[in-house]
Amino acid sequence: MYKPFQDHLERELQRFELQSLPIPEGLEHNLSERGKNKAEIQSWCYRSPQLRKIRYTYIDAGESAQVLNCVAYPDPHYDLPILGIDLLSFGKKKILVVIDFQPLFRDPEYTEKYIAPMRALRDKYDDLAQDLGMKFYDANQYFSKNLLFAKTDELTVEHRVFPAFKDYLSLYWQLLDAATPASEPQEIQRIVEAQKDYDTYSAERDPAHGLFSSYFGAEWAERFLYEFLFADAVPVTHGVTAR
Ligand code: BLA
Repeated sequence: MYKPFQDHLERELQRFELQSLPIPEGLEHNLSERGKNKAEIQSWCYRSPQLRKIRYTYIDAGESAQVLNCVAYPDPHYDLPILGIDLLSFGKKKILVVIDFQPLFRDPEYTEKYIAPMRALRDKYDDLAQDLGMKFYDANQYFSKNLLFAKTDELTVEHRVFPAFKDYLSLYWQLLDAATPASEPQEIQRIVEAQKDYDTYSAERDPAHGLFSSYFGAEWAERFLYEFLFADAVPVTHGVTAR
């Protein structure tokens, strides 16, 4: 269902000088026969001069689940928000789409610089900017006011979410191209820490943990979260001794 999105993303990424980043052993691909439908999960991970990491994952469990999840972390010379995309479909009744530039900082100057430019797109896709309320995450932590967040249907995914996805991506590349790199070591360090905090927060809250465990087992799920998806998370309650 989201394959055309992945194809578009891959075409777009050709504009960067990509280098593959290694995915830890056993996490790049997995298959499950536990559910009603077979499930396949596959991930890709790259870096470029402007992006220290861009990763995406596709879950194909036929009718049961189709997911495209993508996160791009700018090089820490850039304080740009993290590009976050989560497109989910669990059968026809539950289709959820989230696209955002996830802010690392929340001061007014930052918001004006990076979140205000999304406003025109958020308004263009007003039907996809639904006030749904979040169960897992705090909407005020790493989400912007201009995110697209919608419960929708297959036709809308094709006719509205796809163009929205293309528009948000191209705006993100524009902001990235226009960004001036930080030069002060303290400023770069502040960005490094903020990206790390994002991973720590995201790993702890990730609503997909149960999904990964049910298909691929708890141990694989834990490794996937902490060694791949949010590899820079500082695992406070995680590890061999804790839990
Ligand atoms: C919700 N994301 C979800 C849910 C799942 C995933 C299963 C819960 C759906 C539900 O039952 O309501 C799935 N999350 C994944 C998968 C991965 C993942 C498969 O990280 C990894 C492969 N989520 C993100 C990113 C954003 C994001 C980058 O990973 C940012 C745009 C958003 N996902 C997001 C939001 C929700 C969600 C806002 C709703 C959560 C809530 O209600 O609090």
